[in-house]
Amino acid sequence: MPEPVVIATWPFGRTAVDAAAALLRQGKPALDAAIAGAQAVEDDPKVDSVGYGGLPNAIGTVQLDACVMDGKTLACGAVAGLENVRHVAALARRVMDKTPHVLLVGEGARLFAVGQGFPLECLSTPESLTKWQKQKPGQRRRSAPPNGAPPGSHDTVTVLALDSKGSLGGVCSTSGLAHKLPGRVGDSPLIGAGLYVDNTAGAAGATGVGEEIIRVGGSLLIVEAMRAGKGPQEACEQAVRRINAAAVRRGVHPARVAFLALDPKGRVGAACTPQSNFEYAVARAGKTELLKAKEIGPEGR
Ligand code: SD4
Repeated sequence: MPEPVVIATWPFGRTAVDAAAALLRQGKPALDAAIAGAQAVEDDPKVDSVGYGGLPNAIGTVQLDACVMDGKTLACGAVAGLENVRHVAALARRVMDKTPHVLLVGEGARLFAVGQGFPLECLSTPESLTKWQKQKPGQRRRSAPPNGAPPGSHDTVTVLALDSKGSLGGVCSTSGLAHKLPGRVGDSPLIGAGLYVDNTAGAAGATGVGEEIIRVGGSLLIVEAMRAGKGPQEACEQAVRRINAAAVRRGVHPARVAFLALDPKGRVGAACTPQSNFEYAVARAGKTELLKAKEIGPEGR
């Protein structure tokens, strides 16, 4: 059996992998560990792009998206456009476990949360509202990049884990793009876009501008490349090249996305578009490190 490994997006991914690795060491399943890791970030008010303290949408409301997937059974669950519930990864797990569905949205997802005993709360903090106010269109000091995302306005926690039985699990949780239109849903709660996990091929997850990731079915693309024999690093790079090509075709270059992958042998990969400055955390064998992902530019540039 491979040794347990867990990887997560961005420097705050350290919080996630440390929480998840502690459970993996106790022999817990990959999905349980990945959800606990994401939840540690959801609970951190200093992280302004996930869970409590997440950046509000255009009308000042925090709407969260999340999904989970179990690589052994392909069971999955998701919630999108959800207000007033902090632990969206755990709620996505309930959708997976307790309903015949995969995705619940908006008010229906909130009603489901109440029925499942999740508390309703205000997810804004004084800090998140002040930051949102400062970043309001027209009040931004730096201009928005061509893909429409204000600088620093997006970051998702995506956690991929391999447990001691050799099974994979993954989670995505985010408040999505700051100042998004109410009801806008990104890649993070969409199975195949923000996340895909299959023990017979590997796991992949995303962060960045969701519209670009949805367009190419980013995470499924990577898992299928691993199924076809590519390593996780090569599979991530190939997906970024696809994103770059799509962005060039649409004239919105540069795209801003990053991908992570983990295969059933415990090998990891990561790649991102230029200037994404994407770092990710890896925990294995009692050690956690923060690594910088390889940047892949559009061909010929
Ligand atoms: C979204 N992919 O809602 C998310 C945001 C994000 O790093 O990941 N940002 O589009």
